[in-house]
Amino acid sequence: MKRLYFLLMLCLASLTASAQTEMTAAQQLIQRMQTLQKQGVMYGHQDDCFYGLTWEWDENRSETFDLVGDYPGVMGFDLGGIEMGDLKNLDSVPFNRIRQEAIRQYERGGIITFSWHPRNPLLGTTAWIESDIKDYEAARPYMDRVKACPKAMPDPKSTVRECLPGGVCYDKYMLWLSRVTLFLTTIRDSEGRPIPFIFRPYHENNGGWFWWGEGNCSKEEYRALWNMTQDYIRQYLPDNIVWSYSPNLYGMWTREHFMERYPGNDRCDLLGLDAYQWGTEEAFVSGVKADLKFLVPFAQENGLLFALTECGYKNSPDPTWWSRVLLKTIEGSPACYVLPWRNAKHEHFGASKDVSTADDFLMLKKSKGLLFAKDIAPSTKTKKKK
Ligand code: BMA
Repeated sequence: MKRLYFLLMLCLASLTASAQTEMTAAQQLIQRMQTLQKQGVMYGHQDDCFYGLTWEWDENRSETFDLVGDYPGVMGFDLGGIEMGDLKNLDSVPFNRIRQEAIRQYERGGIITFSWHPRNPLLGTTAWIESDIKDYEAARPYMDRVKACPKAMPDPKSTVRECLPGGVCYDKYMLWLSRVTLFLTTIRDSEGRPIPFIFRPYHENNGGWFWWGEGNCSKEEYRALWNMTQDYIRQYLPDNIVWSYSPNLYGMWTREHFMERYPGNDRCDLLGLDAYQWGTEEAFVSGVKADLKFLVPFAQENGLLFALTECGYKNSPDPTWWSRVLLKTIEGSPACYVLPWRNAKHEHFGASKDVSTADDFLMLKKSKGLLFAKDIAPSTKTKKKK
C-alpha cells in the first residue's frame, strides 16, 4: 500500500513538473501571480532604481531599498521614446539602463512591467493630447525626423484612424511597433531566454488625455489599434508577455460601457486600474470602491489577474495614506500589486525615506502588509542548478 502511494505521488509530481515545463513563460508568471495574490499585495514602483527625491542616476540604488532594505516586488519602466529610435525615454532614462535594471529585477526574483507613452504619430507631439495645439510648432523638429510636418495641424482626433491600415501614419506606426518590439525582444536572461513581463499599452483609455483615449478615437478604432499592436508584437514574442488592460479610475462603470473598448479574454491577462487621489480622500475612496465592485467580479469571471497598475497621492501630503487609505480601500480585493508612479523632483508618488509617509510604509513592510522582492523571490531550493 505504501509503495502504491509512493508511486502515485511520484506520478503526480512528474505530471506537475511536465505541465510546468509545457507552460509558457507568460503562463508561469500568471500562475505565480495567482499564488502570490493569495499571500498579499506586492509593492510596485515606477523608475525605482533610476532616481528618487534626493538622488539621480546612481548605480545600484533604489528608492524603495533606501527606505525598507528591499526592492519593490514589481518594478515599472516606461518605453515612451523607443518608437522614435531615441536613446533615452521621455523621462531621460537611457533604454540601455532600463534593459539592465529590468533584467536585474528579474534575476533577484522580482516582477517587471512596461508601460508605453508613445508620441502622437500624426502630430509629432507627446502622448498627451492637450499638448497638441500648444506643442505643434515646437514639435516640428521631431516630426521632421520622421516625415515632413504639414503646416496646418491635422485633427488630433484622427490620430488612431491614421495609424490603422490605409491611414497616412500606418507605415510610420509599423516602424514604431518594430522599434518597441525590438527593444522588448532584448529582455532576456543569461541563457538567452525571453524573460516574462507585464506589458500595459494604451492605458487610461477611458480618459480623454491620451491620443488613444475615449473621445479621441472610436471604440472600433481603439480595439483595432490594440489588436494591430498585439498581433504585431506576438509574432516575435508569443510566449512571455502578460498583457495588461488598464482603464483609469472612473467610478461608474456599466458592463456595456466597459465592453466597448475591452480587447477580449484572448487578448488580456491582467485587468488593471490606474487610480490616483487627485482630489479629496472621500472621492478617491468611493471612486475606487465603485470601480472594484465592477472590475473585480469581471476579472474573476474572466480568469484575469487584477492590480492597481498605477496609483498614488501626489507629493504624499498624508502621513498615513498607505495603510489608512490605499490599502484599506482595496482590502478584500484580489489586487496582486499596487504600483505608485515615479518619484521625480517635480512630483513624487512612491514611498521614500524623505517624505512623511515613511513610518507608515515601514510598518507595512514589517507587518507584511505589502510584499517586496525578497518576499516573493522563488526559493533558492527550487532554483535550477547552474
Ligand atoms: C506622468 C508624469 C510625467 C512623465 C510621464 C511618463 O504621469 O510623471 O512627468 O513624463 O508620467 O512617465
